[in-house]
Amino acid sequence: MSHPILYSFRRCPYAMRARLAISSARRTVVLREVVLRDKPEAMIAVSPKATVPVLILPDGQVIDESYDVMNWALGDDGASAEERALVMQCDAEFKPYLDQYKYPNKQETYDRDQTLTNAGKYLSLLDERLEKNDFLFGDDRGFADIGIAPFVRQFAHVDRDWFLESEWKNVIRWYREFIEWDGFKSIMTKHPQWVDGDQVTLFP
Ligand SMILES: N[C@@H](CCC(=O)N[C@@H](CS)C(=O)NCC(=O)O)C(=O)O
Repeated sequence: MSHPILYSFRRCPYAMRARLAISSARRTVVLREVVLRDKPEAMIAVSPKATVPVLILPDGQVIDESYDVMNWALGDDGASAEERALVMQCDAEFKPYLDQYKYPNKQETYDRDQTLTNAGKYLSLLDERLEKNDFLFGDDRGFADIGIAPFVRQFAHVDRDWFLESEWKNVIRWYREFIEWDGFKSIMTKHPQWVDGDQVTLFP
């Protein structure tokens, strides 16, 4: 086996950031599209926590955290400590509120205003950065942009009209640029569910 194998799910923001990092770094992997309610045995066997993305390197090493897949793709010099911290903060401090906002019925009590206040703290942080530059850490798209934008996109799409009228004007501009970017469109190509024995699909 010459290429790593990537188990991925098109609409998962964690898998999106992994695919974005892989394609930005011009690496090639074998793509296996997963359906979350019907995960392949081969994926669960190497990663029992059974979340996507999962990357299996040719030497058998398994990388099953999206942040680690980004690091693998982009390398040790791929981001500053500050960029890495902002991505980790997205996972720890923004994603839980995004989930509340996206799935209000999954909670016993849901307070939309409180959820938006909490999620908004992180969005305001991004907005401040984007006031100064086109991207989060300067004038070029980097580790933090590709690590965070899939989650902000998900947030935006819960109630897109409301988001586009919201106070985070710089985030809105950055989100719009992201969804129109060819690099994003190209990682959103649809693939059928992978079934063992299928032909190999290379990505990107
Ligand atoms: N911390 C993990 C989270 C990955 C994750 O939660 N992915 C979701 C899909 S977006 C998943 O696979 N959930 C398992 C399931 O729904 O069964 C990472 O960064 O890779």
